[in-house]
Amino acid sequence: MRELYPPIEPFQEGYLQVSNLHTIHYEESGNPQGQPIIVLHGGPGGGCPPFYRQYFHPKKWRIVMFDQRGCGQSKPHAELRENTTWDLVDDIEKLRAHLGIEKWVVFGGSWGSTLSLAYSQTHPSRCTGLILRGIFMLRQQELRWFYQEGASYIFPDAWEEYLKPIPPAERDDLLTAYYKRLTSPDIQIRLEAARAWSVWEASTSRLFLDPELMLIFGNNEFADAFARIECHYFINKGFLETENQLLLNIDRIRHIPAAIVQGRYDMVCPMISAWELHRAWPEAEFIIVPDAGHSMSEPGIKSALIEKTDKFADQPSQY
Ligand code: STX
Repeated sequence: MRELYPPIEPFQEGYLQVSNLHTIHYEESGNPQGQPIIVLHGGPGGGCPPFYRQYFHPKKWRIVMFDQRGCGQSKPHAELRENTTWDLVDDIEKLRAHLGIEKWVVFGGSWGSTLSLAYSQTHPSRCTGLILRGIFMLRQQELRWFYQEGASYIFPDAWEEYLKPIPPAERDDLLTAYYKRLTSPDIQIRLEAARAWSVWEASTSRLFLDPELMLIFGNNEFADAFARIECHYFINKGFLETENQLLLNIDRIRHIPAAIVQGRYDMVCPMISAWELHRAWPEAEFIIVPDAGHSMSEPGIKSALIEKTDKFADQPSQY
């Protein structure tokens, strides 16, 4: 089993203004002369914690990470205006140009896999490889499974807590009921909903509950951005043109070397989506981790991801 590389500090960090409203925080770590890789975090609204650097050989990679609009150290915090999938795709291009990088490998899990697909299908010539995990394509069945009915059957105890902020009369449509509260002018209503929404995801992300993860996800500041931004994207169907857009446009990226890593017991992004992506894109290497849930910190997922980043580091970056 592969373990994380030792912790490292960024060699550069800064802010990039990407619109009148939004400024994103980015950082670079590893080797300034290494092969560039861009890390796309989950949620949306999750931000990039420092340990994400440790998935990459620090002598081989030039590791670029940034916090997507409204989360992490980006400003303004938890802002929903001017915050869509296509704004984020444009931000990735702005950051790439700002750093003087011609092409890079794209690394993303969960919502990060959604954004990786949207970005690479829009700018395929900028991508030398794709490493995707916990596949999420933001289709109605996926949202329904996690936020309305499905995962609730496996985690009825955690589900009770998720239901608490919503009165029984509104439980037929939990996404809408949550959106109303997460955008409420009453800060107490907003934060109560945000914590419950966020803790639901923390409770279901791993095979074994991690109390530390529950604390991070239950923190007001983290939860406010995470829950508001996720719900905003989901209410808006990911700002995609059609339900299956990311599957239907696979031809645009089929030629790019890729690996898909999926936990068999992923309750947040169940394996059916990874399987459908694999069927649509058989050229991409497909790795099922038999004893893992959703989180990139699950031992088998972590190991598979590091194996893949090592493998991609040893491939020539030009195609
Ligand atoms: N959202 C899944 C997702 O992208 C439905 C995700 N889940 N947890 C995360 O992201 C973080 C660990 C990045 C917060």
